[in-house]
Amino acid sequence: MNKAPFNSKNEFPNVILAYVNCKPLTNWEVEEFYSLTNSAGYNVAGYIFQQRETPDGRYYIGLGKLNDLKSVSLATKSSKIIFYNELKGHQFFQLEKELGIEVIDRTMLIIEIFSKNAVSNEGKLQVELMYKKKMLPRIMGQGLVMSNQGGGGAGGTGARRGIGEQQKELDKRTIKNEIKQLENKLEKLSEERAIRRKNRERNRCFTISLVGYTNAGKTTLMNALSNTNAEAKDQLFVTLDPLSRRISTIMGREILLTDTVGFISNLPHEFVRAFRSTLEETISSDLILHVVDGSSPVAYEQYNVVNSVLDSIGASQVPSITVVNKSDCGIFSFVPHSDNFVAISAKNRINLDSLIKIINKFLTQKIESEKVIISKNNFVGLFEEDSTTTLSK
Ligand SMILES: Nc1nc2c(ncn2[C@@H]2O[C@H](COP(=O)(O)OP(=O)(O)OP(=O)(O)O)[C@@H](O)[C@H]2O)c(=O)[nH]1
Ligand SMILES: [Mg+2]
Repeated sequence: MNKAPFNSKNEFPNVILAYVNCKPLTNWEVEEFYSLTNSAGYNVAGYIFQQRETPDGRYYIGLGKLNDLKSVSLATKSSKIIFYNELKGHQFFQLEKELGIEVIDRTMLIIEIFSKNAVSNEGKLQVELMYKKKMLPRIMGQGLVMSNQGGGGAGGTGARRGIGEQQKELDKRTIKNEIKQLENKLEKLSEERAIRRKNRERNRCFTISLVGYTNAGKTTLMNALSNTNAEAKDQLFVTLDPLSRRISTIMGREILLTDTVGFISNLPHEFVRAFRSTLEETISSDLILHVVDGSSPVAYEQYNVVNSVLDSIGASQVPSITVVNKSDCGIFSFVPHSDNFVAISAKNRINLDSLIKIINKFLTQKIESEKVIISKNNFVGLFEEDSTTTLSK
């Protein structure tokens, strides 16, 4: 992953990154955090890590580091603090009150990137759902802080608090209703997607899903295999909406290739829930092409992240080919665990014919095995027909 192209000049608003844990993030996790921040359109002006066994209940970060955060953000004129940790609703509120600037966490950062990149109706609804689900605890947390702070004051304060709480209660209910409506709309779209899938199955189309760590080159490969021109950029989460293209036919059957949203480490739960129907495409496909950026120094880490996400969504049983991309960048030190892999360059169209051969071989074998099953079934059918005839005689 390359963070230089969108971070070289200070033309973006400054932000400070923060992380609290008993052990620091690995170098590549820090690098990923920087890249996400850059992709959202910010410049990283500082990174503060605090080693702590347990987070502070009120601010998540300890008081000493909180003061550091305050002075660094003031000195760098930063507009936001971004925590890698998932914060609770009241912690956002307390931190913002103390620091005087906006505080978000990594999940909200990802939602920001998604909201810039969502194109289709479904993509926009998915992002909105993630956003609303994230906002709800913030509003509830704010209410919690206000009611704790109010404690037994004189009539005036109590009355003001009462109005504030009523407003929060109203906001909470409105957001809950909006979440329900969004979920219903997405459910409808998911049903439509399932019908399309059934139709493809009926027409006996083969479906191949492109999966991989974000920025691995999935869209570039999709374009190369289908001779199209979907947007591919050196940024994270450029593709959010699954895009299917017919790439060719084999023994009279169509082959559809679907490009999907990229993965990253520690995917927020909201992501998996909001993108459930998109991810279902992957689970139901005949073959997965797992695209890895072989030129990345952290290719193994990215490969493992994707495998564990596939596992968590129930797609680890789908047959897959590992496509080690960007072979034009030099000799790879990365070799996948599976035997089923091929090194290519999607951008420079190097070795695509080997990849196509492997895909064709896999699909031909699949057709052959289906034929065996069909003829076995026919045999059983004949036998049963025969036995009933005998019995009725
Ligand atoms: N050098 C080199 N760069 C490549 C190759 N394939 C893709 N790229 C570049 O890698 C970057 C990411 O490519 P995309 O195709 O957008 O990657 P993606 O996996 O679809 O990314 P997301 O949609 O953001 O998850 C772009 O700048 C591409 O030009 C390749 O074979 N060689
Ligand atoms: Mg893409």
